[in-house]
Amino acid sequence: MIRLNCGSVTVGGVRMDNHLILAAGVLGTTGASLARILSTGAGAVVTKSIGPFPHEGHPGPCFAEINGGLINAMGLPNPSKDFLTELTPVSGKPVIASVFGGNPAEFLEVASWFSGRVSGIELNLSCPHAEGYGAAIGNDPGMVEACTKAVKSLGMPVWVKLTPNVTDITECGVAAERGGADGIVAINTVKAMRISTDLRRPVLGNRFGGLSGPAIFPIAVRCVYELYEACSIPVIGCGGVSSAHDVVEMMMAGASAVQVGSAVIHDGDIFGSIRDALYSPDGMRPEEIVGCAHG
Ligand code: RRO
Repeated sequence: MIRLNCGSVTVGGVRMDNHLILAAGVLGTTGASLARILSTGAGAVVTKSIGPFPHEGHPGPCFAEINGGLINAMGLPNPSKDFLTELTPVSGKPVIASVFGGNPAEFLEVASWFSGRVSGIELNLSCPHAEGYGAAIGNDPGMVEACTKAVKSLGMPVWVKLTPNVTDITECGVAAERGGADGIVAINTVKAMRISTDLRRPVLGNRFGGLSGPAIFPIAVRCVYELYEACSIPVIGCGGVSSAHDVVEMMMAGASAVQVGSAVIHDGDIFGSIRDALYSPDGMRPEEIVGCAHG
């Protein structure tokens, strides 16, 4: 397998210890868990998405393990501004705050709480099951551009996490770039559903949820590939990554860095395992493989 030369890297304005990033929503709710993931080998971490008001989330069940992945409808649970105290244990570390709002003004307000306290902001314009938030507004390129522009006014690196639940993801990628984004994260979960045949009811309390895990890896690779061709800013790959091989494939599609989410649930040391398999002092320069699958 291809191995890469290790070293710190700057992607989309964010300096990281390596190319491997904890994805939003997984173990990103406390400072202690963010610090633990950094200590196991992640180059950077993204927090759970924080919004303008405290929110308990959707009624349970919120989460189910299925063939090939996980399906969740957590429902954007978050303590809002009170989350800031969680940043103390990871002060000065490569932490990206995931934020959401229902319009540009809300995005700006929430992002401003993090100004000067994190390395960058990731805009959640892609949660597939949130009325008035996430993909409900992030499927509109005009809204993607306006929210990005609002947060970019703070002068921090801004990444925009996109939904795959659209006909053409590049329209939203190009809109984020027009709004001044420093990077695009692709993808959030894929809108999905399971039904309990015993109960004759949907498995999730919210009925619909987001599919993550290995089942969505090929969708994520396709989205990264399309965005790499359509946009000039770096693409950060996300979706079903669980091995060093997946990281290399994502990079060949065009990812400058790669997020890992669901795989952490089964293996708390996944970042260390991927890092050890991926990097070698005599490995290739990462720039040699990023986007190399394009003709
Ligand atoms: O909290 C959630 O239910 C959630 C979010 Br914010 C998201 O961005 N993606 C997802 O699958 N779930």
